[in-house]
Amino acid sequence: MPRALVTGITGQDGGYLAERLVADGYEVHGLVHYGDPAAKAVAARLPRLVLHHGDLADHEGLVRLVDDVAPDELYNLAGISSVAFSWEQPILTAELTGVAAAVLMRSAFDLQQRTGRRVAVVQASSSEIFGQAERSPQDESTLIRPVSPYGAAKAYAHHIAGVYRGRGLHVTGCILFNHESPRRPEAFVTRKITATAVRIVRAGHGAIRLGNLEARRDWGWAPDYVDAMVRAARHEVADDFVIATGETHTVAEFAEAALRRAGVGDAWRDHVEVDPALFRPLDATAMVGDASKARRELGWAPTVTFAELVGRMVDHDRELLAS
Ligand code: GDR
Repeated sequence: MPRALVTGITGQDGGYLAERLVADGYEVHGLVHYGDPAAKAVAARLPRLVLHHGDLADHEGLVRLVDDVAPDELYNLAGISSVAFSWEQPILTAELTGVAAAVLMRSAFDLQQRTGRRVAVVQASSSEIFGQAERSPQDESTLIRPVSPYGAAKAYAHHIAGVYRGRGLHVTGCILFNHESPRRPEAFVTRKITATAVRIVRAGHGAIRLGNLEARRDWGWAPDYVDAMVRAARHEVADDFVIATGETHTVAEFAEAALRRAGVGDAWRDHVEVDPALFRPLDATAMVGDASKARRELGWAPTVTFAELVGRMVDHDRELLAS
């Protein structure tokens, strides 16, 4: 039975990935941070998972984990995932999102050297590495020029992945653009909007308080992005792949679509307020990805449109509120 190790298994992508790997017949191991309250829910949903409690800052522990599990596939999804939070904790972000990735890659490389078995590593890289992108759409050759502590940490991890690939490790950098689902926490703008929109409709009044309404993002469906990572791990050649829909919308457009779906119609404008405190010191303004390479080489394509994505998230939040 092939074995997979997933860091960040309690996150949005980690959960979808674990489900996929179990369905594929894998023995799935996950790294869980000590005291993570989400661990119980993940274990209950997938009783066959083997959860290992640890800390990304404990390098020795990470090395031991990789040695003990000896995975065929290692997916590094863990770290600080909120760009906004990375402004409050830039050093912690560098440590957990950047340095820990290097520790995992070195461990995977050493394991491969020792056993002679291929260890396929997928690094969950991010469109945030492009920052204020020099051109649109962004692809694998776009200049890496982050504008946030999160983007800088991801850029380091992305580069070290390239370094280990050069040494013969099968490590793929999946440059993931924004990808959403009902499992997104409200710290991210999409879920904040859909959850608040249905509460507004239920209450009959209220507003979604948002920061930068003009930021453009390329929003896809999270399980599609997990599928891309699995395809990348099993692809013959390791490389970098942009994973994106190629369609971009502003935060305001997302809010309009969600509020309309929730049922406020043309009055949607009355339910959006701008809060200057929610603006970031610097914010990538126009993200949109060109996933031609992933389409061509991995046979990957997004399956959910922007309208469907918004619809699924709003409908889920409406059901949640009604239950
Ligand atoms: P992002 O996602 O930073 O792109 O990172 P997020 O949903 O947090 O922000 C998207 C855009 O919306 C603007 N915005 C707000 N954002 C939040 N969170 N809350 C608000 O109230 C708000 N108002 C406006 C932001 O300024 C930004 O422009 C996500 C994460 O999943 C990363 O881990 C991942 O790597 C990238 O996507 C690709």
